[in-house]
Amino acid sequence: MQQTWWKESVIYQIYPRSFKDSNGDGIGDLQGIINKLDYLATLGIDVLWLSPIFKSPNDDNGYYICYYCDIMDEFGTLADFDALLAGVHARGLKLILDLVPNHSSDEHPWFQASRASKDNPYRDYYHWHATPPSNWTSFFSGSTWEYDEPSGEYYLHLFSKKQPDLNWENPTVRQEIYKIMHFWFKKGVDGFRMDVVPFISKRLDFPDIDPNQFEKAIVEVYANGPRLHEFLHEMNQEVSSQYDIFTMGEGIGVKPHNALDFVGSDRKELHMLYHFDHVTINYGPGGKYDPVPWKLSTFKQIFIDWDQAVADQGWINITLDNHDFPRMVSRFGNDQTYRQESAKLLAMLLLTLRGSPCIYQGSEIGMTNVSFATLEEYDDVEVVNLHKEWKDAQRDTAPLLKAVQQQGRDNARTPVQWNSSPNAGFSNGQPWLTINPNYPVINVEEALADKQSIFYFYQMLLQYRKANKTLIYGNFEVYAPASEELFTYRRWDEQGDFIITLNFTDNQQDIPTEVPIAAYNVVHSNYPTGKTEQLRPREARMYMRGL
Ligand code: TEU
Ligand code: CA
Repeated sequence: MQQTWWKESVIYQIYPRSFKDSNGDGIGDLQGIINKLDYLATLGIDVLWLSPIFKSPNDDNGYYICYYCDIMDEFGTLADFDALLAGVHARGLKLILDLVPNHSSDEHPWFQASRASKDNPYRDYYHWHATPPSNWTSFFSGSTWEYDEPSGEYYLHLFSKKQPDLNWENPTVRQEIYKIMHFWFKKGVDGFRMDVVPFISKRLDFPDIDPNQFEKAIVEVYANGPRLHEFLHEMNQEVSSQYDIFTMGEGIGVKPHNALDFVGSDRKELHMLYHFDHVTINYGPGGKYDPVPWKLSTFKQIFIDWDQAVADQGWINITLDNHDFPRMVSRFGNDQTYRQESAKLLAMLLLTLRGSPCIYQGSEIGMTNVSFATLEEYDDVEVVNLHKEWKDAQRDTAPLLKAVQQQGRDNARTPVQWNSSPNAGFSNGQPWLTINPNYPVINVEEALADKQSIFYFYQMLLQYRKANKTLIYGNFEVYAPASEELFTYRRWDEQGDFIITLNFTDNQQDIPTEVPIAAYNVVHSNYPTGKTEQLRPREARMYMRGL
Protein backbone atom coordinates (compact mmCIF):
# COMPACT_ATOMS: atom_id res chain seq x y z
CA MET A 1 0.00 0.00 0.00
CA GLN A 2 1.18 3.48 -0.81
CA GLN A 3 2.31 5.31 2.35
CA THR A 4 1.63 9.04 2.79
CA TRP A 5 1.51 11.61 5.59
CA TRP A 6 -2.26 11.94 5.51
CA LYS A 7 -2.85 8.23 5.99
CA GLU A 8 -0.64 8.42 9.08
CA SER A 9 -2.46 11.41 10.51
CA VAL A 10 -4.59 11.33 13.61
CA ILE A 11 -7.24 14.01 13.38
CA TYR A 12 -8.65 15.92 16.34
CA GLN A 13 -12.02 17.53 15.73
CA ILE A 14 -12.78 20.87 17.32
CA TYR A 15 -16.33 22.17 17.53
CA PRO A 16 -15.19 25.78 17.98
CA ARG A 17 -18.33 27.06 19.66
CA SER A 18 -17.75 24.67 22.56
CA PHE A 19 -13.98 24.40 22.74
CA LYS A 20 -12.68 27.45 24.63
CA ASP A 21 -14.02 30.97 25.05
CA SER A 22 -11.32 33.63 25.34
CA ASN A 23 -13.41 36.79 25.80
CA GLY A 24 -16.23 35.90 28.17
CA ASP A 25 -19.16 36.02 25.74
CA GLY A 26 -19.90 32.34 26.42
CA ILE A 27 -18.97 31.22 22.90
CA GLY A 28 -15.75 29.42 22.04
CA ASP A 29 -13.52 31.25 19.57
CA LEU A 30 -10.27 31.13 17.58
CA GLN A 31 -8.21 32.79 20.34
CA GLY A 32 -9.48 30.10 22.67
CA ILE A 33 -8.11 27.46 20.30
CA ILE A 34 -4.80 29.30 20.02
CA ASN A 35 -4.54 29.26 23.82
CA LYS A 36 -4.89 25.48 23.84
CA LEU A 37 -2.50 24.54 21.04
CA ASP A 38 0.18 23.42 23.45
CA TYR A 39 -2.32 21.15 25.14
CA LEU A 40 -3.21 19.57 21.79
CA ALA A 41 0.44 19.19 20.85
CA THR A 42 1.04 17.45 24.19
CA LEU A 43 -1.75 15.02 23.44
CA GLY A 44 0.10 14.05 20.28
CA ILE A 45 -2.45 14.45 17.48
CA ASP A 46 -1.36 15.49 13.97
CA VAL A 47 -4.22 17.40 12.37
CA LEU A 48 -6.84 19.76 13.74
CA TRP A 49 -10.20 19.77 12.00
CA LEU A 50 -12.33 22.78 12.80
CA SER A 51 -16.08 22.50 12.33
CA PRO A 52 -17.18 25.54 10.26
CA ILE A 53 -15.72 28.87 11.31
CA PHE A 54 -17.10 30.95 8.45
CA LYS A 55 -19.57 33.81 8.70
CA SER A 56 -22.91 32.30 9.57
CA PRO A 57 -26.14 33.33 11.27
CA ASN A 58 -25.99 30.04 13.22
CA ASP A 59 -29.35 28.50 12.47
CA ASP A 60 -27.59 25.10 12.47
CA ASN A 61 -24.55 26.60 14.15
CA GLY A 62 -21.83 26.99 11.54
CA TYR A 63 -23.23 24.55 8.99
CA TYR A 64 -24.97 27.37 7.33
CA ILE A 65 -22.70 29.80 5.69
CA CYS A 66 -23.10 33.36 4.63
CA TYR A 67 -19.61 34.26 3.48
CA TYR A 68 -17.26 31.39 2.88
CA CYS A 69 -14.11 33.49 2.91
CA ASP A 70 -14.51 35.26 6.21
CA ILE A 71 -14.69 34.30 9.86
CA MET A 72 -17.84 34.18 12.00
CA ASP A 73 -18.00 37.34 14.13
CA GLU A 74 -18.22 35.39 17.40
CA PHE A 75 -15.11 33.37 16.49
CA GLY A 76 -12.82 36.25 15.56
CA THR A 77 -11.22 37.70 12.46
CA LEU A 78 -9.12 36.59 9.53
CA ALA A 79 -6.11 37.93 11.45
CA ASP A 80 -6.97 35.56 14.32
CA PHE A 81 -7.23 32.79 11.78
CA ASP A 82 -3.79 33.57 10.36
CA ALA A 83 -2.37 33.52 13.88
CA LEU A 84 -4.04 30.18 14.55
CA LEU A 85 -2.74 28.64 11.34
CA ALA A 86 0.77 29.90 12.08
CA GLY A 87 0.55 28.51 15.62
CA VAL A 88 -0.58 25.14 14.32
CA HIS A 89 2.19 24.95 11.74
CA ALA A 90 4.82 26.15 14.22
CA ARG A 91 4.03 23.07 16.31
CA GLY A 92 4.41 20.75 13.35
CA LEU A 93 0.66 20.16 13.18
CA LYS A 94 -1.77 20.65 10.32
CA LEU A 95 -5.14 22.34 10.05
CA ILE A 96 -8.17 21.36 8.01
CA LEU A 97 -11.39 23.31 7.65
CA ASP A 98 -14.97 22.21 7.13
CA LEU A 99 -16.37 23.01 3.71
CA VAL A 100 -20.14 23.00 3.33
CA PRO A 101 -20.56 22.60 -0.44
CA ASN A 102 -24.11 21.23 -0.45
CA HIS A 103 -25.98 24.25 0.87
CA SER A 104 -25.55 27.84 1.92
CA SER A 105 -27.38 30.05 4.33
CA ASP A 106 -30.58 31.68 3.13
CA GLU A 107 -28.88 34.91 4.15
CA HIS A 108 -26.01 34.32 1.73
CA PRO A 109 -25.93 37.04 -0.96
CA TRP A 110 -26.27 34.28 -3.58
CA PHE A 111 -29.59 33.20 -2.15
CA GLN A 112 -30.75 36.75 -1.54
CA ALA A 113 -30.15 37.45 -5.22
CA SER A 114 -31.55 34.09 -6.25
CA ARG A 115 -34.91 34.62 -4.56
CA ALA A 116 -35.21 38.23 -5.73
CA SER A 117 -36.68 37.29 -9.13
CA LYS A 118 -37.12 34.36 -11.49
CA ASP A 119 -34.81 35.78 -14.10
CA ASN A 120 -31.56 36.81 -12.53
CA PRO A 121 -28.18 35.12 -12.93
CA TYR A 122 -28.31 33.74 -9.39
CA ARG A 123 -31.68 32.02 -9.82
CA ASP A 124 -29.96 28.92 -11.10
CA TYR A 125 -27.60 28.74 -8.09
CA TYR A 126 -30.33 26.83 -6.22
CA HIS A 127 -33.07 24.35 -7.08
CA TRP A 128 -36.36 26.15 -7.81
CA HIS A 129 -39.62 24.53 -8.87
CA ALA A 130 -43.10 25.89 -9.56
CA THR A 131 -44.61 23.00 -7.57
CA PRO A 132 -42.82 20.57 -5.22
CA PRO A 133 -41.58 17.80 -7.55
CA SER A 134 -41.29 15.18 -4.77
CA ASN A 135 -42.51 14.25 -1.31
CA TRP A 136 -39.03 14.51 0.19
CA THR A 137 -38.76 15.17 3.90
CA SER A 138 -36.01 17.24 5.43
CA PHE A 139 -33.48 16.14 8.06
CA PHE A 140 -34.84 18.80 10.35
CA SER A 141 -38.61 18.11 10.02
CA GLY A 142 -41.16 18.94 7.35
CA SER A 143 -40.89 19.01 3.57
CA THR A 144 -37.63 19.75 1.76
CA TRP A 145 -39.58 22.18 -0.43
CA GLU A 146 -40.18 25.65 0.94
CA TYR A 147 -42.49 28.10 -0.75
CA ASP A 148 -40.88 31.47 -1.27
CA GLU A 149 -43.46 34.30 -1.38
CA PRO A 150 -41.52 36.96 -3.28
CA SER A 151 -40.77 34.84 -6.33
CA GLY A 152 -43.68 32.41 -6.05
CA GLU A 153 -41.74 29.13 -6.31
CA TYR A 154 -40.41 26.39 -4.07
CA TYR A 155 -36.73 25.84 -3.27
CA LEU A 156 -35.02 22.67 -2.12
CA HIS A 157 -33.51 22.29 1.35
CA LEU A 158 -32.48 18.84 2.57
CA PHE A 159 -31.71 20.34 5.98
CA SER A 160 -33.44 23.33 7.63
CA LYS A 161 -35.36 25.79 5.47
CA LYS A 162 -32.60 28.28 6.19
CA GLN A 163 -30.15 25.92 4.44
CA PRO A 164 -31.08 25.99 0.71
CA ASP A 165 -29.28 23.39 -1.43
CA LEU A 166 -26.89 24.70 -4.04
CA ASN A 167 -27.39 23.63 -7.63
CA TRP A 168 -24.21 21.82 -8.66
CA GLU A 169 -25.61 21.35 -12.18
CA ASN A 170 -24.70 24.99 -12.71
CA PRO A 171 -20.98 25.17 -13.63
CA THR A 172 -20.74 28.68 -12.17
CA VAL A 173 -21.74 27.32 -8.75
CA ARG A 174 -19.01 24.73 -8.97
CA GLN A 175 -16.48 27.39 -9.88
CA GLU A 176 -17.60 29.48 -6.90
CA ILE A 177 -16.89 26.54 -4.57
CA TYR A 178 -13.52 25.89 -6.21
CA LYS A 179 -12.60 29.55 -5.74
CA ILE A 180 -13.37 29.26 -2.03
CA MET A 181 -11.19 26.18 -1.77
CA HIS A 182 -8.32 27.91 -3.56
CA PHE A 183 -8.67 30.88 -1.21
CA TRP A 184 -8.10 28.73 1.87
CA PHE A 185 -5.44 26.51 0.31
CA LYS A 186 -3.47 29.59 -0.75
CA LYS A 187 -3.54 30.66 2.89
CA GLY A 188 -1.93 27.35 3.74
CA VAL A 189 -4.71 25.18 5.14
CA ASP A 190 -3.96 21.50 4.81
CA GLY A 191 -7.29 20.12 3.73
CA PHE A 192 -11.04 20.07 4.05
CA ARG A 193 -13.62 17.90 5.69
CA MET A 194 -16.58 18.03 3.33
CA ASP A 195 -20.01 18.24 4.80
CA VAL A 196 -22.63 15.87 3.31
CA VAL A 197 -20.63 15.74 0.11
CA PRO A 198 -22.45 12.65 -1.25
CA PHE A 199 -25.53 14.91 -1.58
CA ILE A 200 -24.18 17.50 -4.02
CA SER A 201 -25.52 15.85 -7.19
CA LYS A 202 -29.31 15.68 -7.12
CA ARG A 203 -31.55 13.14 -8.75
CA LEU A 204 -33.37 15.46 -11.11
CA ASP A 205 -36.10 12.88 -11.62
CA PHE A 206 -36.98 13.61 -7.97
CA PRO A 207 -38.44 10.19 -7.14
CA ASP A 208 -40.75 10.02 -4.14
CA ILE A 209 -39.40 8.43 -0.98
CA ASP A 210 -40.96 6.31 1.72
CA PRO A 211 -40.90 8.79 4.61
CA ASN A 212 -40.99 5.88 7.07
CA GLN A 213 -37.71 4.61 5.66
CA PHE A 214 -35.58 7.69 5.91
CA GLU A 215 -32.23 5.88 6.08
CA LYS A 216 -33.10 4.07 2.86
CA ALA A 217 -34.07 7.35 1.23
CA ILE A 218 -30.68 8.81 2.20
CA VAL A 219 -28.77 6.00 0.50
CA GLU A 220 -30.96 5.59 -2.57
CA VAL A 221 -32.28 9.05 -3.26
CA TYR A 222 -30.51 11.89 -1.43
CA ALA A 223 -26.95 10.59 -1.75
CA ASN A 224 -25.06 9.20 -4.73
CA GLY A 225 -26.73 11.33 -7.42
CA PRO A 226 -25.96 10.68 -11.09
CA ARG A 227 -23.22 13.30 -11.51
CA LEU A 228 -21.61 12.96 -8.07
CA HIS A 229 -18.39 11.34 -9.23
CA GLU A 230 -18.04 13.65 -12.19
CA PHE A 231 -18.24 16.62 -9.78
CA LEU A 232 -15.82 15.13 -7.27
CA HIS A 233 -13.33 14.33 -9.97
CA GLU A 234 -13.61 17.83 -11.38
CA MET A 235 -13.07 19.29 -7.92
CA ASN A 236 -10.02 17.12 -7.52
CA GLN A 237 -8.56 18.14 -10.89
CA GLU A 238 -9.33 21.83 -10.58
CA VAL A 239 -8.34 22.24 -6.95
CA SER A 240 -7.29 19.43 -4.60
CA SER A 241 -4.66 17.85 -6.83
CA GLN A 242 -2.80 21.15 -7.03
CA TYR A 243 -1.85 21.20 -3.36
CA ASP A 244 -0.29 18.85 -0.80
CA ILE A 245 -3.52 18.53 1.13
CA PHE A 246 -6.19 15.95 1.89
CA THR A 247 -9.95 15.89 1.59
CA MET A 248 -12.15 13.90 3.88
CA GLY A 249 -15.74 13.29 2.95
CA GLU A 250 -18.59 12.93 5.35
CA GLY A 251 -19.68 9.61 3.90
CA ILE A 252 -23.38 9.80 4.65
CA GLY A 253 -25.29 7.42 2.37
CA VAL A 254 -22.10 5.69 1.20
CA LYS A 255 -21.92 1.93 1.70
CA PRO A 256 -18.99 -0.52 1.48
CA HIS A 257 -19.92 -1.51 -2.07
CA ASN A 258 -19.44 2.02 -3.44
CA ALA A 259 -16.77 3.31 -1.05
CA LEU A 260 -13.93 2.86 -3.51
CA ASP A 261 -15.74 5.04 -6.05
CA PHE A 262 -14.92 7.93 -3.72
CA VAL A 263 -11.54 7.02 -2.27
CA GLY A 264 -9.98 4.46 -4.60
CA SER A 265 -6.41 5.58 -5.25
CA ASP A 266 -7.06 5.52 -9.01
CA ARG A 267 -10.22 7.64 -8.79
CA LYS A 268 -8.75 11.05 -7.98
CA GLU A 269 -11.79 12.20 -6.05
CA LEU A 270 -11.47 12.25 -2.24
CA HIS A 271 -8.59 11.05 -0.06
CA MET A 272 -10.71 9.50 2.65
CA LEU A 273 -14.21 9.39 4.02
CA TYR A 274 -15.87 8.35 7.22
CA HIS A 275 -18.71 5.93 7.29
CA PHE A 276 -21.95 6.02 9.21
CA ASP A 277 -23.17 2.47 9.57
CA HIS A 278 -22.05 2.01 13.17
CA VAL A 279 -23.19 5.41 14.41
CA THR A 280 -26.70 4.75 13.15
CA ILE A 281 -26.58 1.18 14.55
CA ASN A 282 -29.28 1.80 17.17
CA TYR A 283 -31.79 3.64 14.99
CA GLY A 284 -35.17 1.96 15.35
CA PRO A 285 -38.14 1.80 12.98
CA GLY A 286 -38.90 5.45 13.79
CA GLY A 287 -35.29 6.48 13.10
CA LYS A 288 -32.80 8.32 15.23
CA TYR A 289 -35.17 9.26 18.06
CA ASP A 290 -36.59 5.75 18.29
CA PRO A 291 -33.47 3.96 19.55
CA VAL A 292 -33.19 0.18 19.89
CA PRO A 293 -30.47 -1.98 21.51
CA TRP A 294 -27.40 -2.68 19.38
CA LYS A 295 -25.31 -5.83 19.05
CA LEU A 296 -21.54 -6.05 19.21
CA SER A 297 -21.49 -8.65 16.43
CA THR A 298 -23.23 -6.18 14.09
CA PHE A 299 -20.87 -3.41 15.15
CA LYS A 300 -17.86 -5.59 14.34
CA GLN A 301 -19.28 -6.71 11.01
CA ILE A 302 -19.58 -3.07 9.95
CA PHE A 303 -15.87 -2.52 10.56
CA ILE A 304 -15.01 -5.78 8.81
CA ASP A 305 -17.08 -4.86 5.76
CA TRP A 306 -15.62 -1.40 5.50
CA ASP A 307 -12.05 -2.57 5.95
CA GLN A 308 -12.50 -5.21 3.27
CA ALA A 309 -14.18 -2.72 0.97
CA VAL A 310 -11.17 -0.44 0.80
CA ALA A 311 -8.37 -2.81 1.90
CA ASP A 312 -5.17 -1.61 0.18
CA GLN A 313 -6.99 0.22 -2.62
CA GLY A 314 -8.26 3.23 -0.72
CA TRP A 315 -8.42 4.88 2.68
CA ILE A 316 -11.07 5.66 5.27
CA ASN A 317 -11.44 7.44 8.58
CA ILE A 318 -12.28 5.82 11.85
CA THR A 319 -14.79 7.73 13.97
CA LEU A 320 -16.82 6.69 16.98
CA ASP A 321 -18.49 10.01 17.67
CA ASN A 322 -18.57 13.65 16.62
CA HIS A 323 -20.72 16.77 16.99
CA ASP A 324 -23.71 14.94 15.44
CA PHE A 325 -23.83 11.89 17.69
CA PRO A 326 -23.83 10.98 21.38
CA ARG A 327 -20.55 10.69 23.28
CA MET A 328 -18.83 7.40 22.49
CA VAL A 329 -18.22 6.43 26.12
CA SER A 330 -21.93 6.79 26.87
CA ARG A 331 -22.98 5.01 23.72
CA PHE A 332 -20.53 2.15 23.32
CA GLY A 333 -19.21 1.94 26.87
CA ASN A 334 -20.36 2.11 30.46
CA ASP A 335 -20.06 5.77 31.40
CA GLN A 336 -20.76 5.11 35.10
CA THR A 337 -18.97 2.24 36.87
CA TYR A 338 -16.40 1.71 34.13
CA ARG A 339 -16.08 5.14 32.57
CA GLN A 340 -12.28 5.25 32.69
CA GLU A 341 -11.90 1.68 31.44
CA SER A 342 -14.52 2.17 28.70
CA ALA A 343 -13.01 5.42 27.45
CA LYS A 344 -9.58 3.79 27.25
CA LEU A 345 -10.98 0.72 25.55
CA LEU A 346 -12.61 2.89 22.90
CA ALA A 347 -9.38 4.83 22.52
CA MET A 348 -7.60 1.58 21.78
CA LEU A 349 -10.22 0.65 19.21
CA LEU A 350 -10.15 4.07 17.57
CA LEU A 351 -6.37 4.14 17.34
CA THR A 352 -5.73 0.59 16.17
CA LEU A 353 -8.23 0.07 13.36
CA ARG A 354 -7.03 0.62 9.79
CA GLY A 355 -7.81 4.21 8.81
CA SER A 356 -7.18 7.77 9.98
CA PRO A 357 -8.79 8.17 13.41
CA CYS A 358 -10.84 11.23 14.31
CA ILE A 359 -10.77 12.05 18.01
CA TYR A 360 -13.65 14.32 18.94
CA GLN A 361 -12.91 17.06 21.47
CA GLY A 362 -13.36 15.90 25.05
CA SER A 363 -13.05 12.19 24.26
CA GLU A 364 -9.48 12.34 25.52
CA ILE A 365 -10.84 13.03 29.01
CA GLY A 366 -13.83 10.73 28.71
CA MET A 367 -16.57 13.37 28.51
CA THR A 368 -20.05 11.86 28.71
CA ASN A 369 -23.57 12.51 27.48
CA VAL A 370 -25.62 15.12 29.30
CA SER A 371 -29.25 14.77 30.38
CA PHE A 372 -31.06 18.08 30.37
CA ALA A 373 -34.30 17.99 32.40
CA THR A 374 -36.46 19.67 29.76
CA LEU A 375 -36.59 19.85 25.98
CA GLU A 376 -36.39 23.65 26.21
CA GLU A 377 -32.80 23.39 27.39
CA TYR A 378 -31.70 21.81 24.12
CA ASP A 379 -30.29 24.16 21.50
CA ASP A 380 -29.92 21.90 18.46
CA VAL A 381 -32.16 22.93 15.55
CA GLU A 382 -33.00 19.26 14.99
CA VAL A 383 -34.46 18.96 18.49
CA VAL A 384 -36.08 22.40 18.49
CA ASN A 385 -37.97 21.55 15.26
CA LEU A 386 -38.89 18.07 16.40
CA HIS A 387 -40.16 19.40 19.71
CA LYS A 388 -42.38 21.87 17.85
CA GLU A 389 -43.63 19.12 15.54
CA TRP A 390 -44.61 16.93 18.51
CA LYS A 391 -46.28 19.81 20.32
CA ASP A 392 -48.20 20.83 17.19
CA ALA A 393 -49.42 17.25 16.85
CA GLN A 394 -50.34 17.30 20.57
CA ARG A 395 -48.16 14.26 21.25
CA ASP A 396 -46.87 13.55 24.75
CA THR A 397 -43.26 14.79 24.60
CA ALA A 398 -41.97 12.70 27.55
CA PRO A 399 -40.72 9.88 25.26
CA LEU A 400 -39.09 12.46 23.01
CA LEU A 401 -37.17 13.95 25.92
CA LYS A 402 -35.95 10.48 26.87
CA ALA A 403 -34.82 9.77 23.30
CA VAL A 404 -33.11 13.15 22.99
CA GLN A 405 -31.24 12.55 26.24
CA GLN A 406 -29.88 9.37 24.70
CA GLN A 407 -29.48 10.34 21.04
CA GLY A 408 -29.38 14.13 20.80
CA ARG A 409 -26.53 16.00 19.18
CA ASP A 410 -26.14 18.40 22.12
CA ASN A 411 -24.71 15.47 24.08
CA ALA A 412 -21.49 16.06 22.21
CA ARG A 413 -21.79 19.83 22.01
CA THR A 414 -21.66 20.82 25.68
CA PRO A 415 -18.52 22.88 26.30
CA VAL A 416 -15.18 21.22 26.93
CA GLN A 417 -14.51 20.83 30.63
CA TRP A 418 -11.12 22.40 31.34
CA ASN A 419 -11.13 22.54 35.14
CA SER A 420 -13.39 22.56 38.20
CA SER A 421 -13.85 26.33 38.43
CA PRO A 422 -17.24 27.90 37.56
CA ASN A 423 -18.26 27.17 33.96
CA ALA A 424 -15.62 24.45 33.88
CA GLY A 425 -12.97 26.97 32.88
CA PHE A 426 -14.62 27.15 29.45
CA SER A 427 -15.74 30.75 29.82
CA ASN A 428 -15.88 33.65 32.27
CA GLY A 429 -19.39 34.37 31.03
CA GLN A 430 -22.62 32.46 30.62
CA PRO A 431 -21.91 29.50 28.28
CA TRP A 432 -24.12 29.28 25.18
CA LEU A 433 -25.09 25.72 26.14
CA THR A 434 -25.39 24.30 29.66
CA ILE A 435 -22.19 22.61 30.82
CA ASN A 436 -22.35 18.97 31.84
CA PRO A 437 -22.70 19.03 35.65
CA ASN A 438 -20.04 16.33 36.00
CA TYR A 439 -17.27 18.85 35.23
CA PRO A 440 -15.89 19.01 38.80
CA VAL A 441 -14.83 15.37 38.34
CA ILE A 442 -14.27 15.12 34.59
CA ASN A 443 -11.99 17.88 33.38
CA VAL A 444 -8.65 18.46 31.69
CA GLU A 445 -6.85 19.72 34.78
CA GLU A 446 -7.72 16.54 36.71
CA ALA A 447 -6.66 14.42 33.74
CA LEU A 448 -3.29 16.13 33.42
CA ALA A 449 -2.60 15.66 37.13
CA ASP A 450 -3.26 11.91 37.08
CA LYS A 451 -0.69 9.70 35.35
CA GLN A 452 -3.34 6.96 34.98
CA SER A 453 -5.82 9.21 33.25
CA ILE A 454 -7.60 8.66 29.96
CA PHE A 455 -5.58 11.57 28.56
CA TYR A 456 -2.25 9.84 29.14
CA PHE A 457 -3.59 6.60 27.74
CA TYR A 458 -4.38 8.45 24.50
CA GLN A 459 -0.99 10.09 24.56
CA MET A 460 0.78 6.77 25.03
CA LEU A 461 -1.20 5.06 22.27
CA LEU A 462 -0.68 7.95 19.87
CA GLN A 463 3.07 7.68 20.34
CA TYR A 464 2.99 3.92 20.06
CA ARG A 465 0.97 4.06 16.85
CA LYS A 466 3.49 6.43 15.30
CA ALA A 467 6.35 4.15 16.24
CA ASN A 468 4.59 1.02 14.94
CA LYS A 469 3.28 1.61 11.44
CA THR A 470 1.80 -1.87 11.43
CA LEU A 471 -1.02 -0.34 13.47
CA ILE A 472 -1.58 2.10 10.60
CA TYR A 473 -1.08 0.06 7.43
CA GLY A 474 -1.10 -3.54 8.59
CA ASN A 475 -3.69 -6.14 7.65
CA PHE A 476 -6.82 -6.43 9.75
CA GLU A 477 -8.52 -9.65 10.71
CA VAL A 478 -11.20 -10.27 13.32
CA TYR A 479 -11.29 -13.33 15.61
CA ALA A 480 -14.61 -14.72 16.81
CA PRO A 481 -16.76 -12.19 14.92
CA ALA A 482 -19.95 -13.68 16.37
CA SER A 483 -18.95 -12.96 19.99
CA GLU A 484 -21.28 -10.49 21.67
CA GLU A 485 -18.74 -9.87 24.42
CA LEU A 486 -15.32 -9.33 22.86
CA PHE A 487 -13.95 -7.45 19.88
CA THR A 488 -10.68 -9.21 19.07
CA TYR A 489 -8.53 -8.60 16.01
CA ARG A 490 -5.07 -8.93 14.60
CA ARG A 491 -3.03 -6.23 12.87
CA TRP A 492 0.08 -7.48 11.14
CA ASP A 493 2.58 -7.07 8.32
CA GLU A 494 6.31 -7.76 7.80
CA GLN A 495 7.22 -5.24 10.50
CA GLY A 496 4.95 -6.30 13.32
CA ASP A 497 2.18 -8.47 14.63
CA PHE A 498 -0.40 -7.39 17.19
CA ILE A 499 -3.56 -8.78 18.71
CA ILE A 500 -6.04 -6.40 20.29
CA THR A 501 -8.79 -7.76 22.47
CA LEU A 502 -11.52 -5.58 23.94
CA ASN A 503 -14.08 -6.65 26.52
CA PHE A 504 -17.30 -4.75 25.83
CA THR A 505 -19.05 -6.15 28.93
CA ASP A 506 -19.13 -5.38 32.65
CA ASN A 507 -18.08 -8.95 33.47
CA GLN A 508 -14.93 -11.04 33.34
CA GLN A 509 -14.52 -12.84 30.02
CA ASP A 510 -12.40 -15.70 28.73
CA ILE A 511 -10.33 -15.02 25.68
CA PRO A 512 -11.61 -17.45 23.01
CA THR A 513 -9.30 -20.39 22.47
CA GLU A 514 -8.98 -19.62 18.77
CA VAL A 515 -7.03 -16.45 19.62
CA PRO A 516 -3.35 -17.52 19.55
CA ILE A 517 -2.18 -15.32 22.40
CA ALA A 518 0.26 -17.94 23.72
CA ALA A 519 2.76 -16.72 21.14
CA TYR A 520 2.25 -13.06 22.09
CA ASN A 521 3.06 -10.79 25.04
CA VAL A 522 0.87 -8.08 26.54
CA VAL A 523 2.21 -4.63 25.67
CA HIS A 524 -0.66 -2.40 26.81
CA SER A 525 -3.75 -2.68 28.97
CA ASN A 526 -6.24 -0.20 30.33
CA TYR A 527 -5.84 -1.80 33.77
CA PRO A 528 -2.74 -0.44 35.44
CA THR A 529 -1.74 -3.53 37.39
CA GLY A 530 -1.75 -7.26 37.43
CA LYS A 531 -2.09 -9.87 34.76
CA THR A 532 -5.09 -12.11 34.77
CA GLU A 533 -6.11 -15.12 32.77
CA GLN A 534 -9.48 -13.61 32.00
CA LEU A 535 -10.20 -10.15 30.69
CA ARG A 536 -11.55 -7.90 33.43
CA PRO A 537 -14.70 -5.76 32.94
CA ARG A 538 -14.19 -3.39 29.98
CA GLU A 539 -10.56 -4.43 29.76
CA ALA A 540 -8.62 -3.62 26.60
CA ARG A 541 -5.36 -5.41 25.90
CA MET A 542 -2.83 -5.18 23.15
CA TYR A 543 -0.50 -8.12 22.58
CA MET A 544 2.59 -8.20 20.42
CA ARG A 545 4.37 -11.13 18.89
CA GLY A 546 8.15 -11.01 19.03
CA LEU A 547 9.42 -11.29 15.45
O1 TEU B 1 -24.33 16.28 9.04
C1 TEU B 1 -24.89 15.45 8.10
C2 TEU B 1 -25.84 14.49 8.59
O2 TEU B 1 -26.70 14.19 7.81
C3 TEU B 1 -25.93 13.89 9.92
O3 TEU B 1 -24.82 13.70 10.64
C4 TEU B 1 -27.00 14.65 10.60
O4 TEU B 1 -26.56 15.78 11.28
C5 TEU B 1 -27.67 13.80 11.60
O5 TEU B 1 -28.00 12.60 11.03
C6 TEU B 1 -28.91 14.49 12.03
O6 TEU B 1 -29.43 13.76 13.07
C7 TEU B 1 -23.69 17.42 8.61
C8 TEU B 1 -23.14 18.15 9.80
O7 TEU B 1 -22.16 17.36 10.41
C9 TEU B 1 -24.27 18.52 10.70
O8 TEU B 1 -23.83 19.11 11.89
C10 TEU B 1 -25.16 19.45 9.93
O9 TEU B 1 -26.32 19.72 10.68
C11 TEU B 1 -25.57 18.87 8.59
O10 TEU B 1 -24.51 18.28 7.88
C12 TEU B 1 -26.09 19.97 7.70
O11 TEU B 1 -25.03 20.79 7.31
CA1 CA C 1 -15.87 34.08 22.75
